[in-house]
Amino acid sequence: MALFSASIICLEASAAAPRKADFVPKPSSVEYSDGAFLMDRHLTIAGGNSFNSKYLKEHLESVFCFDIPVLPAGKAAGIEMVSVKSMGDEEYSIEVTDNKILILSTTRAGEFYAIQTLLQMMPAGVYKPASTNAEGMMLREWSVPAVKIHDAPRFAYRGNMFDVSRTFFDKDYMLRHIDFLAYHKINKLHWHLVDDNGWRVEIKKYPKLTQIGAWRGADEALPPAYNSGAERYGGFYTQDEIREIVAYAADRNIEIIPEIDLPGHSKSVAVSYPEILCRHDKDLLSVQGESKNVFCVGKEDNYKMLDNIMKEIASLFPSKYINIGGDEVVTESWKYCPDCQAVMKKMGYTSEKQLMEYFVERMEKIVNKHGKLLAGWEDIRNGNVDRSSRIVVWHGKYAKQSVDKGFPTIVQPCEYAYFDMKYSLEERGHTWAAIIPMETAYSFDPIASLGIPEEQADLILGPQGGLWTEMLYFPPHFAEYQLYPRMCAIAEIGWTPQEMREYEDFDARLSASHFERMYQMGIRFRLPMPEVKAKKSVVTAKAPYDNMVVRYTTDGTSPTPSSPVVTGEILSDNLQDLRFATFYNDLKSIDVEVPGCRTYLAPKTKVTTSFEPGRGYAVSNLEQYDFKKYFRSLKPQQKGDFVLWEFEEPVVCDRITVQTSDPVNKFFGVTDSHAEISYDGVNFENIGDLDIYNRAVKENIEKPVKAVKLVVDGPGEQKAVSIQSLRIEPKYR
Ligand code: TNX
Repeated sequence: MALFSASIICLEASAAAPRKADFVPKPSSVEYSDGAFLMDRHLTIAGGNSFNSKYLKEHLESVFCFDIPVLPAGKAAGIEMVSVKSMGDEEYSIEVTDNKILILSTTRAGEFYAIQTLLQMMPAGVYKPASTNAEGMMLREWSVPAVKIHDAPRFAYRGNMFDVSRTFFDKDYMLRHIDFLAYHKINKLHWHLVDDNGWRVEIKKYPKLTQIGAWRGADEALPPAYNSGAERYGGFYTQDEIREIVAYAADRNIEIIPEIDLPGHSKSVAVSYPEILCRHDKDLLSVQGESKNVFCVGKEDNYKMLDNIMKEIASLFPSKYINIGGDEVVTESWKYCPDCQAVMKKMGYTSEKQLMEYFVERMEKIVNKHGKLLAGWEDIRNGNVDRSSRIVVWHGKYAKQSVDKGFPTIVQPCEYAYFDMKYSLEERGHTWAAIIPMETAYSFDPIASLGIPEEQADLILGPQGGLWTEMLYFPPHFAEYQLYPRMCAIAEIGWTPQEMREYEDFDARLSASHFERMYQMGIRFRLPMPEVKAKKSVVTAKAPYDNMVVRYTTDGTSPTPSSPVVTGEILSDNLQDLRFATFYNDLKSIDVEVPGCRTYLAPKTKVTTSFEPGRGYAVSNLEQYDFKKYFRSLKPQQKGDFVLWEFEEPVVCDRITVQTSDPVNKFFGVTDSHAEISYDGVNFENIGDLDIYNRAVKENIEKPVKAVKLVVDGPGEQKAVSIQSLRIEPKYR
């Protein structure tokens, strides 16, 4: 509890009728009646699970300028939590009358969700840690409208998948992440702890997994990846930290299901214990461009190692399930390996695909031996595994197959629930599965959208929203930007009866109340961009929601919370210098320009390069000024690589942008490089290093330009690089 200082200002509650709450996720039944319960300095809490009552007390005390005592069960109190026999696992009811708030539930989970619903009837400040509110404005009283709520979730599984391998999130971040999920009544965290780019869980028997496999960098066994740069990057959770995180989540009714991704995606293991690899030297690349990242399935020692690892994982995580991944395996690796081929022969297999099934079946036995059931991505569905094993579907089309085979199935279809995909074309993120705006995320129905007939619906355990973290280095807090508010959609898809869901209504509840709740929770959620339009030199900009503003600058810099607010029309002859962004307090959207405000010149140019072109890409793509076409190299960048643009005639211009990366998903950018400009075609001057957007810009160019050069200063992190045509802008003034 915070220490109250003398500077607290106690506020009177407004005299107006108590406000009806905008719940997210929406409960299945809410009936208001006349009257209200007044919370004031006499407020007490009685009963409840000991964690729950303390949790409620602390959250409420964040907004009140008095302490709230917790009394034993059975005492009369303002908030009475009573356990009854007949309710379901996560079911609860709340009855607010003039005299008290009565919460009924059978399980501590049901009670916890009643508390979440009650918190949504309070001012959003309940989500702020009490300590940060102590100096601020606190309430003397608050009235809650009389209401009867009866509620239970549609699905027993409401999950989030979180990849901590590509980007590492430390223990404190994980605890925050868990709080955010719990506020949304999410009850499962599928924790992707292991992938090519980092092993994140301490295993006592194999210390090198974290001594070596948790770190990448120029001097590390694991190469830099995903803009982690030459510096040592990484981290892992000690077993004590894992236990602390698991217990923290369990208090909040979140079960953590560990995923150890096997037998592919295992580069972090292979650099730590190279003996796990097959006996051949072929560089076969995975989808993500990783080589030597597949366990040999023919070496008996590998199963001993995996048995030992699973033993420790089983003891760390109380969940009944261990997920062994199984996705995107380069099975070709097994074709050239004598040990794998020996297994094929012995088993009478005709295809390496059968070795995959063999591996999964053996892993199931190992996992079972340690008292757990198996889970894995849809890629394991073809094996002869027991129907108690669970499948996590990542392509919607495989959900039906999975239930047809009789598997309990969790659905995280990439078309709806991959939150590493972009919200819109302009924003950062992957596009390979889809662009996933809020409407699309919300439109997902785990049964109907996947063509599951009613009689098989029971096998669909529930939805999961996932975040892969390859692209999270930029901008800060990108995890929260990608997840929220799309996780709010998953929360409601998982909780609320389908017939009660409607996008406009959901969106209205978000904007009227839930954005502010998330803001107080500390979630740096995504704001939509303003709609900017121009008619000649008259510019208008509209905020996406009434309670947000648009701020702007006129000098091409990024708007800040102190930039002026757009109130009417803006007149400007230099549209290319205007920048806009939506703001909600200090949260902001990405910047936008006036559409079409830039013009580009297309002077005749000849491009030469040291890069070998990738298949289907030609260097001449860089001579055409078609920004949808680009150049992709066959191999990773190396120090000394270059691209040289030489103009036929000297070019009079204001600004030149050397832009690398794919134009749409902004992936495959050139890193650790600089650009040069030449006014005589002989002498070049450095115009600076490529920035976080993988580009270099030269502004206010005074002399005609003869040539531009991109110069690579160090090795790259990706299997290839992409480069776009030069953007050459005229003198606007
Ligand atoms: C596919 S989905 C993967 C991940 C990537 C993701 C990027 C799945 C089981 N594997 O390794 O991070 O795409 O969107």
